[in-house]
Amino acid sequence: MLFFLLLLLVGPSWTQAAAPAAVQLAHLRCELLTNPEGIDATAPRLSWELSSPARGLAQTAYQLLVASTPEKLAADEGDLWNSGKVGGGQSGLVAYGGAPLRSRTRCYWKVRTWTTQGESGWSAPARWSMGLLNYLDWKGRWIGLDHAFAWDKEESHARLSARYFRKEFTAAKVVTQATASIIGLGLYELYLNGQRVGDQVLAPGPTDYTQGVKYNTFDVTALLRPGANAVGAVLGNGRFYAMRQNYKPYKIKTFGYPKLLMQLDVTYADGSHEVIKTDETWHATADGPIRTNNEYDGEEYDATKEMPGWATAGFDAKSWLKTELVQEPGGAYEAQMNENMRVMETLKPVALKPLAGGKFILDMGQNMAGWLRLRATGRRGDKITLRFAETLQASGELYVANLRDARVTDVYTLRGGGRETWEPTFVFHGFRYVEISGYPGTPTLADFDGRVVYDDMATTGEFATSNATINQIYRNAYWGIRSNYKGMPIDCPQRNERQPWLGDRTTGAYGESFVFDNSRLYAKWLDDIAQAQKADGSIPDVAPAFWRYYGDNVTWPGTYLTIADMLYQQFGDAQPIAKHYGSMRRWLAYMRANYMTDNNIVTKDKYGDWCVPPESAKLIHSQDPARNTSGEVIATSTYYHMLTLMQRFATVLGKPADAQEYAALGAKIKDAFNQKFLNAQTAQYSNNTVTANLLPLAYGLTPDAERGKVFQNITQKILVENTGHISTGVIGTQWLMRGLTAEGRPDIAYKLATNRDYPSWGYMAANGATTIWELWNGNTADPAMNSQNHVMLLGDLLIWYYEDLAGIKAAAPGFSQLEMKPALIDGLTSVKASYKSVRGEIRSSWQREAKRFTWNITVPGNVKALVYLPAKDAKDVTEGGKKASDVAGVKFLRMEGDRAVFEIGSGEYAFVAKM
Ligand code: RAM
Repeated sequence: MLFFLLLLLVGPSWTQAAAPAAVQLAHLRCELLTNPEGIDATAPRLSWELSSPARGLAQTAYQLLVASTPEKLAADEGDLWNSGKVGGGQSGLVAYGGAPLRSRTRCYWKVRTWTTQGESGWSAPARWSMGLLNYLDWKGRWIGLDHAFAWDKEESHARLSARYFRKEFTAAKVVTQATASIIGLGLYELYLNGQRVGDQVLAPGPTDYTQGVKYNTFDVTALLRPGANAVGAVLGNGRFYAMRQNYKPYKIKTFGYPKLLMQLDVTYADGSHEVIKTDETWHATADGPIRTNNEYDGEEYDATKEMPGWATAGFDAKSWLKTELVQEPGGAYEAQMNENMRVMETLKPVALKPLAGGKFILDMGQNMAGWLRLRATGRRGDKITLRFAETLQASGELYVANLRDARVTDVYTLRGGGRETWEPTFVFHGFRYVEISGYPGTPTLADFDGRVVYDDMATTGEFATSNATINQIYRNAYWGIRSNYKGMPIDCPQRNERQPWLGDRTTGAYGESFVFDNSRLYAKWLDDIAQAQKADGSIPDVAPAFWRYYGDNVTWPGTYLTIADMLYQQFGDAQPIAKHYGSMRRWLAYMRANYMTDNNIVTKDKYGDWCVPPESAKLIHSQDPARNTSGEVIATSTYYHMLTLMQRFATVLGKPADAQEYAALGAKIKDAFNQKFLNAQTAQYSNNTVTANLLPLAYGLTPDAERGKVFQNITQKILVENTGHISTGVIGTQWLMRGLTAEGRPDIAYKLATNRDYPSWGYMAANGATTIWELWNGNTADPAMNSQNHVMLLGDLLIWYYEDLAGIKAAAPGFSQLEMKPALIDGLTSVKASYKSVRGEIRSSWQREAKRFTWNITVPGNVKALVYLPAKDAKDVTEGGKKASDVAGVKFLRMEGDRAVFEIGSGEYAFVAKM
């Protein structure tokens, strides 16, 4: 079959348009994947994927057409843009270059490509529409109810009821197009004629609302009807009206009462337009069923207060108030380009146990973030109370000490008269267990569902090995990451914190990018960070800065740079680098001016190697100087690494003078660092912790002649002093697995990865963890800071899984080139992984027997890969049963130590190597 296709491909008819197109164009997409409505980039970027059953498919040119109507596009008329035939292999993030795009313009587009296997023909059409680009495109006024009501409480455990807004209008003519644009702060639900608009939850994405707000856009044409219509919106508090009012105002930001700006742009069949918009004619109430909604404390819903039909025409709103016109929030109105949250999975609970006092404990079998949906039958006014926790006490009761003062309690009051189903609207919880009290009758497992809530992004990676501990840790990491994507990456989903701490993601974001398509989330987060930067250049440790933590250390704010670098490498996107370069430059200059000595040592650090395994089981932070790494070592080496990143960025942006400036400063720091911290006799850095020796190795600070000896100190420390265990915290762990592997000891990395005793990721799993803990000793430490669902201690573990175990590593930005070089480790006999890169799916599945290495590989279209097979000689390698170097499309390049290196293009390959 394959042979037949190959013949067909080289046949003369192939380039004719009439020939069956074996070059497929898939996953055509515009900048925003999940919702093509309402883009505000004036040059949106277009991407596509190529595939073909044949090998070695590479693009040589493309042509893009963008039209203002589907008909024009079908007639191959790119009235907005015809790129013409553009040579080259770029298949992603091609910036629109046509006629200027105005607000609400609908754009229809397609692409065709020329490839090494002929022409693809035109792709299926795709579409996007422009949002409201100008401030004055927003015709409405900001509305709200700018005060608390008798049933609200404005204190440290704030209670504020949801606010409901409604407006009726008449569609006098036939509607051909209707678009809703909404900024509902803190959180909104939008209804048209009683129907929910979209399936997003907890929208829009959180920002510092004094700096910028996100709008969402929906095509609602199908929801309008001729004649009387009604639009309704509910506002919840989210981060806007903060959870703790009048409490630590110096630290916790609040923004006032919820507020709404929305408009409905309607186009009629006769070509006329109408805008339905928020203004003083709307009505409002805060006396609906959602009595309070507080992300930390929970939601209370009283179904006896429901207002049936409130979002449909004809509802009697006599008791409703006139809405108030209120102040607008600060900053720009930005189209939300990152995904909204959604219910991404529904989990069935695994156990339900009675407790004294008519209470029950429900076990989801998995630590998760989201909420519980319940079904019940009871009397009007019966109250069901749900409390959430990650673990249980020995008594079987919830363990809530580690939630600090978050009350995490949802209350549902039944309306009575039949089976009722309820789930909250404006909160989420981090939990595995739920305490249920007041349930009418006896609950059963079938009465509950766990609703897993996070950003609506695709899972891009799969990973399994022959080692069960690694597989369990991978699963725990997967659950931890999805728990903590909440329109921003937060540290934890359960206690009274849930803050977007930068340092938790410095390297984590890169590892996560294999598992989830997090490109839009992190691009948005860089904007949050930029908005949080102070005029002098200072960058906080938390952004958006809901908590005001400006600490001027290097490690947490440095995440601004590492994530821009990640987006470039993993997704091929240089735009964040270009956009943020100036702010990064200002931050580095600010840090240098304020915290660098004349001898080029950076003195300011705040968190050290956060959360190293401490000397006693109860401790959160080690007090032992031998376990902790000097702040100056961490700050200076990290600053040096930042300069390396800036050199790369300056080069990408074509700023050679900047690159030189950073290189020159880097050279000075390197000398100063080694002079001050490297012991010439022992080749130990500072106090010889793994982190102190590892950072200079990883960052390229160590003189070549000393590298071997410095590394010796690391292996000695791990294998002998720590008897094969990890001793690093958040900082050191970011380089540990890759560092050990790059220096030739993947076996030590494997030991750390598969340990099941303390301290290790496996220890967490062995002690019941279904996510990753904040602390290595998370089962014994003081509850004051002991989340069971943090991702920061993952360090570079996921990168190591994919790059070093599976051999899926980008050798050029955006995976246009791949390096496939799996580490060979005794005891690890197989790895099976896949990763949906921006160019298509990469697969790597290998098995190792005593003298044989079997490796199945899939390389997507338009990608070249270097594959490193373990063999003494190229002739010991076969592909598809034939000597590999004789197979067309498989090119032997060279021997590198114990590896035979081949180059391959796209396609599926079955290699076998005699070792
Ligand atoms: C705690 C958490 C968080 C970390 C900060 C420094 O609040 O552990 O994840 O980044 O401290």
